[in-house]
Amino acid sequence: MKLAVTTLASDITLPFQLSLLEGDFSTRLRKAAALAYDGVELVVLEPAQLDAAAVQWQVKDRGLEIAAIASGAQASLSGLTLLAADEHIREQAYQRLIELIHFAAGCGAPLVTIGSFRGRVSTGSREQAREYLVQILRKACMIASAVGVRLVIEPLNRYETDLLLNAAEGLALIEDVGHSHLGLLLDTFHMNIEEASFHASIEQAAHAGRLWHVHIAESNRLSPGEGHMPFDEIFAAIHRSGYVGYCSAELLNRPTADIAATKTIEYCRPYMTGGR
Ligand code: LER
Ligand code: MN
Repeated sequence: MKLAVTTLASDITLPFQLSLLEGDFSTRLRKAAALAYDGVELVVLEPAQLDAAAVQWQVKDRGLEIAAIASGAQASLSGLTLLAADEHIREQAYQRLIELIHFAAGCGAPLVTIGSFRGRVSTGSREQAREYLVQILRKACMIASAVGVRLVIEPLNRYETDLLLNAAEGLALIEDVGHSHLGLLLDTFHMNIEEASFHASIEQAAHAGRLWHVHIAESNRLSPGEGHMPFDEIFAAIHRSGYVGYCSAELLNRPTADIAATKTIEYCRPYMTGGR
């Protein structure tokens, strides 16, 4: 199991509270490496503004990996969601997803996340929205597999979406899409609200062979140790499941983005090797 920190790519200058580390992009990478994170999860808004090869080089030069390309800022900063009521916005969002996939391929990132980027059921029935999502994810997976990138769908809590709230619903959607390149991203913050059991959901996703990425945050979305999340149970279940991927710190940049990143790695590092 490896630890990543979520941080903004250099195309984002607007404030975004789910990203850690302060300074310009190169400073943020230097800090991630100095804190001994294994990788970074890069929040990207407009891939066209970035040079994928240069990003790959900058990250590698610091001895880091790119754990994933995150679409988490699309909904709030670009206003793009895959399920938007407006057909043009929906189409633009789909095109943005394809750009993110190509960007991930260009910088050697294995995954593109889809959490808040899917949006909400905005028009028609829930079943219609879900079927539309199945269709576009199938198309996107075909493109992703052609360039060696995988997609991860992230269940979100009920206050942030009305489609795919928990691991079981995420796995059912993955089954309906029926493509080898779609897996699950479990975020402890959302799990704490929606799942009946942390360990049962982790085991279910891993048993299905679809636990491909994890976001970690406390119950209050602060850094681990600042809330009441049962991290002993969570990390024990992740270890037992055989998961060797990334746990990515995706949490509020409080009290500061640097302090949150520092506290997270201090608290979580022992768990990465099975200890604490
Ligand atoms: C938002 O709450 C979240 O967890 C992000 O990963 C969504 O894209
Ligand atoms: Mn998340």
